[in-house]
Amino acid sequence: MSTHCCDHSHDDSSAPHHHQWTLAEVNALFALPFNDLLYLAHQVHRMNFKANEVQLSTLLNIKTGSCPENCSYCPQSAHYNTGLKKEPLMSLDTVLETAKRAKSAGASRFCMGAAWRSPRDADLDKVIEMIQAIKAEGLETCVTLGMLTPAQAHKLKVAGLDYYNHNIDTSEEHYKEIITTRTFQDRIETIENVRQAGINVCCGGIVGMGEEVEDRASMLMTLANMKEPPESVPINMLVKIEGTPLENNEAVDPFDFIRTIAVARILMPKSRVRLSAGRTAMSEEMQALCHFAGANSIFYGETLLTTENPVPAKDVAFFEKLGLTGI
Ligand code: SAM
Ligand code: DTB
Ligand code: SF4
Repeated sequence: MSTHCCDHSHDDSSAPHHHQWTLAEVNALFALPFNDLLYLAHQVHRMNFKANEVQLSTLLNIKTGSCPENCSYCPQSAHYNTGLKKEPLMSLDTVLETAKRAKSAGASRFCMGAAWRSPRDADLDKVIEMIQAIKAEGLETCVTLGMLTPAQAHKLKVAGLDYYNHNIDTSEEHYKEIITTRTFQDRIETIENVRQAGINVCCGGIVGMGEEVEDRASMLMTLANMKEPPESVPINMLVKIEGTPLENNEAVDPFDFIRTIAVARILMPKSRVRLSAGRTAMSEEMQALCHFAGANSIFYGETLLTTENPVPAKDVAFFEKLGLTGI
């Protein structure tokens, strides 16, 4: 037991062995002058990572639309008419071809998303075949398939899955304004099932859903205070989708978004913080500041799940300008 964890008793083996952040502490970080916050975050970044390396993950949506959940931001929810063309589960061949192309373009991880509330066991078996084939190509694998039981998480671990993505999306307090078809606690349980199975956790959220700064602080605090913080923390800027309840939301102030990245870096020094959705709406200067603040991963490839992402050539040129190396 580390000495600063004085409020945990010695016989409590479930207690986290790292600093537990309070909301007041996290709010105080958000309230720092911009330069002070970025300087601090960049120091933490340098102490824990090579300052100019950025991990590259490529996404593929393997099953599109008709999702029974009502996530207010999502183009794939059956509750909203977003004009998205529905597609059943992709074939192994198509997925594998796309993964090979991602690898030759320079990605190190291939992430597959499916618009499910939770996978049916027959579908999970098909996804497992995809994971095994992609791993055989020498890529890391990540999937995001909705809620998982402990048995399903175990099956994915046995198949060799490296990461599972399941976001808390926002603060516990703001969550019910965004999704009502499942609870924040449901999200936490799946994350715990993934952790228990021994799979790396990819878990983050979205900025720009009408939340207060305190909600951003609370969301990051929840992630950082997990017994083991997620290895990968995607910070998305809301992509406004026509037909969803959030289509007319106010744009996030770029500095507030950069502050969120910086606070994530300080709270989770060893995690990869991913500058995720929303990059097509960001200037290069804004993205450069996100990397200075500690973002050291991106989604790389011309599409996210259903929306646009910068084309690889643009990211390659941008990395070249800044002297960043994609890994
Ligand atoms: N159905 C699964 C689930 O919800 O876990 C997997 C796919 S879901 C699309 C993965 C994540 O993408 C969501 O948790 C959310 O954080 C992010 N996302 C979806 N739509 C978005 C949008 N319009 N803007 C930003 N992030 C979005
Ligand atoms: C995450 O946090 N962001 C990704 C990934 N995990 C699965 C998805 C972003 C989706 C953006 C909207 C779309 O393209 O549909
Ligand atoms: Fe379904 Fe995931 Fe979209 Fe929510 S975020 S509607 S669970 S695909």
